[in-house]
Amino acid sequence: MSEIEIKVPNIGDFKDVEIIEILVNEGQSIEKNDPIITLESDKSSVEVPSDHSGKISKLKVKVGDKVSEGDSILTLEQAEDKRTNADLQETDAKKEITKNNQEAVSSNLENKNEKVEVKKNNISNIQHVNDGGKTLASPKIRRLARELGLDINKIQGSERSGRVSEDDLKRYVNIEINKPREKEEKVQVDKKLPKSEYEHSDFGEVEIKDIPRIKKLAAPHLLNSYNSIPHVTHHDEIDITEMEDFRNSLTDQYSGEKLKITPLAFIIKALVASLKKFPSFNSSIEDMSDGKITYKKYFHIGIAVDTPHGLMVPKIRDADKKSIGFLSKELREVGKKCRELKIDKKEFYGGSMTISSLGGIGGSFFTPIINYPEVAILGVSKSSKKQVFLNDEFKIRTILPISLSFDHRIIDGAEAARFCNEIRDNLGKNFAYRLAI
Ligand code: CAO
Repeated sequence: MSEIEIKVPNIGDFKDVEIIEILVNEGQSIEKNDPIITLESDKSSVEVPSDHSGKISKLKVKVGDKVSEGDSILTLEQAEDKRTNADLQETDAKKEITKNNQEAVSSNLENKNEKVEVKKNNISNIQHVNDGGKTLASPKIRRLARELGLDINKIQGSERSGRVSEDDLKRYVNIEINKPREKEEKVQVDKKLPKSEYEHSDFGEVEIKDIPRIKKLAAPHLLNSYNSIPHVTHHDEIDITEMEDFRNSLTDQYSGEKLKITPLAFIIKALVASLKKFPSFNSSIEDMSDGKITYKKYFHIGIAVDTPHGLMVPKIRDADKKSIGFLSKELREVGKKCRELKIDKKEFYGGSMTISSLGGIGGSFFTPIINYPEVAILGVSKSSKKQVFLNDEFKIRTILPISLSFDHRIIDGAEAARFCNEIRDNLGKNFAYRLAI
């Protein structure tokens, strides 16, 4: 077993170029020419390929690092060389491709207004996407948009870096066909908006900063969800007095110390139990026009995590198979990984339903935006003690406010109210029995 270092290749005159994406993980096996990081200069980005294959033993960079030619990116473990003559000939051919790929890295970073991907093993596959500094899309999608008479810059891309896909085009056309009047009205409203005569700086000192990258990535998804899904939000209050008494009584069986378990772990369990009874909340529709709905048999719960870089929504996988103690621990770990930007981007996909909890911060109710392509999101606010009229007398109870936003195309208001009743029962007096602790 030998170790080899993968370094930043020739990137022309560029120095201190920012790493905007890490595309691999420690322990992962990669092939020669697999993209490993994405670099971004002023107006272009490029994926840097590995010039060797092997297993990644150490990643030496993180998102946000600035690198120059020769800086170390990672180390690879390589098995001993038992190659035949034929293998060596193939390696020579691959060397040529790698050389071409690495040259492409340098020339493409210089290529202003272009976003470039270096594709595995084939330099001719490099996709140039001249976006004029605006929208990213492949030449095929641009051609399709032109043929349909669409302005690609008006379409929200749902792929990485806001890249427009064929599905985005279809979705856009679908919305435009179904809402012609709304569009006309909007154009008229836009026309009526007075042009800004003043700059903010006309009124005092201001500071202009870059919008953080995670916010830029999330923006098209939020806008697409907000504009294309008819949201309704159902609010409710849940009496969690018994659940809170139980939670606060939990101690470590060996040390006797109080256990720190977040209420969110109980809420995840209650949501999973409710999803089992109401499968339409664990579904997705990609495209209303194809008339299909996907019901998921798994229970991967998305958790909105507040980080200094912006909001991230990783998934707690197979939450139905995990205990409350385990979920609480996993929440802490996942939150930490997001804040340190050490989470794999795959973890942001493939969810059942999302929970957005502001319970640790404050507020009563809010209207969360559905995490497309999911069909519902549960907003959780801060529980508090309230006086409640119960069994003919006033009592002090712990009340948890929840806000369920749902896609009204798939879920009716009555079903949403029943779903909230189910969550309430699952967190209510018999919560332990219901959540089968
Ligand atoms: N009511 C009252 N208290 C609550 C609560 C609730 N619903 N939920 C959590 N708490 C308490 C916890 O018990 C903890 O108390 P202690 O410090 O006394 O132990 C405290 O609030 C802090 O909890 P936390 O928020 O750090 O941890 P969590 O597991 O409850 O939440 C996470 C984890 C990742 C959801 C949270 O850290 C977070 O990022 N929340 C913000 C999500 C967000 O921004 N949503 C908005 C999306 S729309 O823009």
